[in-house]
Amino acid sequence: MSLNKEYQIMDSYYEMIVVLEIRLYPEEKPYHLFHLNRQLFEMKDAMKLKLLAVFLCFSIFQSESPAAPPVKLIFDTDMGNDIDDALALAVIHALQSRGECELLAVTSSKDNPWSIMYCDVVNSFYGRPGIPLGTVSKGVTNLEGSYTRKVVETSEKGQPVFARRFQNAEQIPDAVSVLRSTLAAQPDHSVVLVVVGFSTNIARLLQSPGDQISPLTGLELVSRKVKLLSQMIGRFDRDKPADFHEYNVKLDVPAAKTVYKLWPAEIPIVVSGWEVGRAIQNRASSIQNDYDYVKYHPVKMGYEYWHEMPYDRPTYDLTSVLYAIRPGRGYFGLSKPGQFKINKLGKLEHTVKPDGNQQYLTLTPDQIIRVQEVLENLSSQPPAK
Ligand SMILES: [Ca+2]
Repeated sequence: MSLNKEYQIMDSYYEMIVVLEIRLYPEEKPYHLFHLNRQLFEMKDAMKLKLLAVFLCFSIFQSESPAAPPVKLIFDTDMGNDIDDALALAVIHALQSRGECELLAVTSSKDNPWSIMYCDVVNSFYGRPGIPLGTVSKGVTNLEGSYTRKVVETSEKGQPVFARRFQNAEQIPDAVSVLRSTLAAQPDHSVVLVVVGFSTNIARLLQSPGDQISPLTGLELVSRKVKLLSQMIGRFDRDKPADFHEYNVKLDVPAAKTVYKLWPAEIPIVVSGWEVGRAIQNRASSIQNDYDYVKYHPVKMGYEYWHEMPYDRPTYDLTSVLYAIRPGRGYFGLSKPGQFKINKLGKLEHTVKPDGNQQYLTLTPDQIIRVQEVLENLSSQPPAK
């Protein structure tokens, strides 16, 4: 090869390396360029190509921002009272398949056995039957509801179509013991509690004494292990009528009162109020078109059993899940910092305080469009293979 040709090759390598070098070592550019130039000149072509390949790979990895660790979360739900809980659990599984979260446990605050059995079916459908489950005893809303049992018991030719881990809810432990053992096993300040039903289980957790699971009280466990409470509860828009009582507060006011009274001041709370989920509808068209990758889908079937199709449904619980896992994506705004409490009328009230760390979500028209698309895509995402 002539010296001229060698220089031509060198030039093209050099240009690429310059680009890579500036991206990789912006502070050390002159030093690296000098040494690379000399070394490349002295190498054979094959060696140059190898070196270039290494740099390209390195550059690709370097150009990606380091992946954030998965958000560790516990999902506490009143599954069965509404269908948004089912879609919310599907969103969690989709985000876990994408490496963005780790579902540590699912607990139910609905005092009906089919509530937690349906959660078992959904977890199993998404390939995660081992996720710990816990259920409430002596809680509220013991009615069966319109979809949980029907989905769990769906069969074809006498055989159940959905796998599940437990045969009946009596085999499933109490929610508070599952919450305690799950928190006790996690690193400090690492867990996000997502609560999308009544406050029953969380109130009991906060009031629980030390036991064989952990010498720490429930309050101490929450203070030490939890980093955020993301909760669907209350209503904060200016248009709310005076006689409006939000369901998750109304059904267990004493529990909600306990949570906001005992909750450790240093652990933030972000609430998605009724008006947020109400503004973002999960459309019937998504249910009708996006779930047909499988013959029997527990979320789609639940949706169809819950009400007569076609209907759109607010995304209440899904918004608390989305904020918990992707808080930094600008899907929502936040109110001023403050403090929540249950007032004398039994309603959740937010008082602005500059040093508070309790906030509620807000929405702009652009965010509504964006979050609707995101949630429909996530809730209908097929299980990971
Ligand atoms: Ca719910």
